[in-house]
Amino acid sequence: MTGRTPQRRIRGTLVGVAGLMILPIVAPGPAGAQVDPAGRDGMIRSAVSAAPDEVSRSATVRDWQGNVLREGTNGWTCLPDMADQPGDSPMCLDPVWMAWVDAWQNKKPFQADRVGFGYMLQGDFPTSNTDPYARESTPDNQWIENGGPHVMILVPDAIALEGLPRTPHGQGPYVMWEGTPYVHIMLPVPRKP
Ligand SMILES: [Cu+2]
Repeated sequence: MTGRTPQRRIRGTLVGVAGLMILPIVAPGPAGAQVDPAGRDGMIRSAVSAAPDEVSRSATVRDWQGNVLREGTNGWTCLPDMADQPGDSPMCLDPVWMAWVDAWQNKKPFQADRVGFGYMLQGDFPTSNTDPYARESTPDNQWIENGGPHVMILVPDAIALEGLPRTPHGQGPYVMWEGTPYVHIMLPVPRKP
């Protein structure tokens, strides 16, 4: 996810974070232009469930096509669960993470210019801990079928990753996608009620 402002427009192809789903993304038009109101309310409820109220309450909410469902004021962007992915995986992301998403989805270089935070307090979609684009379990890709709620942390300098486990071991933070531009820290936390 390279622009650093919440107003930045996402262009190119947006795929599900696990890389399983490829959706065309349009530059956001008038707020919620092609979104029916019932669907919009459900997506907003899903999206804001990804972060603590103090974060999600004033966040911008977008759907996965880039439409703004609700304008926000605090620089955070919340995205709803991806309907055709298993699991419940809405997310609320800061501008560093939004730039990361764009890079990851479009297989572009990425370098965090500061610490970035993302909340996924409902859970995760199935993914590999070693391969950002894996679509299924292999003997050595540390497949995570039922990822739990977590906070995601991007760091500008890999030295900050020193000493952290490289595997999801069920006992605290670990590093995901090491050796790729998309490396980040996963911090398991309780589910948001
Ligand atoms: Cu995540």
